Amino acid sequence: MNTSELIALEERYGAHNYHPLDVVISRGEGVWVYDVDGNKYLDCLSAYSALNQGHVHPKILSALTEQAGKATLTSRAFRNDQLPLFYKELSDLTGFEMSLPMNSGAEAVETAMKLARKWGYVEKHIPRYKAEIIVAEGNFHGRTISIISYSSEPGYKNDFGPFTPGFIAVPYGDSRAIANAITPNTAAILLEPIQGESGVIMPPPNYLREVSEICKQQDVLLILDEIQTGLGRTGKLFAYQHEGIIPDVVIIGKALSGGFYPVSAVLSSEKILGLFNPGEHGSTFGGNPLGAAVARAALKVIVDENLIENADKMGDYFLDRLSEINSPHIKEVRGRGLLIGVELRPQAGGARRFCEALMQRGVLAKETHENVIRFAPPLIIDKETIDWALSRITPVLFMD
Ligand code: IF1
Repeated sequence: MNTSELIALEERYGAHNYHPLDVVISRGEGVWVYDVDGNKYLDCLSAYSALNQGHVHPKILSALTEQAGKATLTSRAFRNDQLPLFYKELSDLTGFEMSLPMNSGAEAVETAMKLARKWGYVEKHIPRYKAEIIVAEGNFHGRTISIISYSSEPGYKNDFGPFTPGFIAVPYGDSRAIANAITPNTAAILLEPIQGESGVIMPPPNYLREVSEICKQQDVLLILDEIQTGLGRTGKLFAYQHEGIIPDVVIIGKALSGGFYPVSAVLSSEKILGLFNPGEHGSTFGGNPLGAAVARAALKVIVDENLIENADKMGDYFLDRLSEINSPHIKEVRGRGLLIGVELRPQAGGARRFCEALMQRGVLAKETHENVIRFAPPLIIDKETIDWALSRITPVLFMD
């Protein structure tokens, strides 16, 4: 079937909870994808950073196929031979003593919220059901009812109440606002180191350091959602490392499986993650041997292929070149590593039409909110490919 036939089927039979660009991808390899009509594109979205290792990475593919022929799912009623190795390798890589595996990012965020509440009751002696979690305005942590309960985006939230109580939102990037919002019932602060969905919003320098300091002084957990920023995307393993801090809890997902399979995890200390008792939390698929084998391979690729260092170098290069584009449409170019946002002026007529024009020229990028184009290619990208991308991006940014 061709592009228009497949789009017609999708529109007829699928729920309309998305507004995708009209490119129908049938194959991916490294930084490139191909559509059903045979056109080739550079993927500058990487499935929102789930494809840090590139499409169909051969090492992860063989881990998947090999494990799929052995054992895919045991449930956690029994043990499997992949999960312990995944735990150990994840701990060695990240420095966190323990982890808890889930599937989607939202599930891992939910897990961290449950953990923070339990910690609040057991360790901080917050009165029962009074625990509060402070979040930032403009956050994106997923789509569950509890998570959208503290979204500030009407479209994600408004028709879906009643909402889960116990969350307090403060402006992002303002550590004073956090200090002022803390009460004796505050269990945790939950933040993204860079707000991706909000338009690659960078907090002011030292923000995370100040928040980390406040959390320590006030006996509040700092939970960082590194689902999008983690695993090399910003040029460090975790974006918080740019500020030299260590949070209490870190949430990862997306690139943890190199885009093959949903795998997420909550990382923390034994003191905190050890608070979960048998039966208090779980998931049929979380920690399954197939996911664990895929994640082990995905982590190994990040290390073996120096993807973190490459993201740092290529990110600087890409950001510098984009910053040099002197288009009247551009308001600001910002980002860290290979998570880059080009914010257009309101008069530019919205980022969507630029993304459509980029698609016509072989570059896939997605607008976020009205006016930001996000560029986040796989971390395996090289300078030559960035130069090629810039040769397509530059004229589009000068379009009428
Ligand atoms: C969609 C956005 C990005 C995330 C952070 C948790 C999750 C996400 C920081 C939840 C997910 C997604 C979901 C995806 C699009 C994408 C997205 F535009 F919607 F906001 F990346 F910027 N924390 N982000 O970014 O993880 O449950 O989806 O595995 O279509 O909703 P998930």
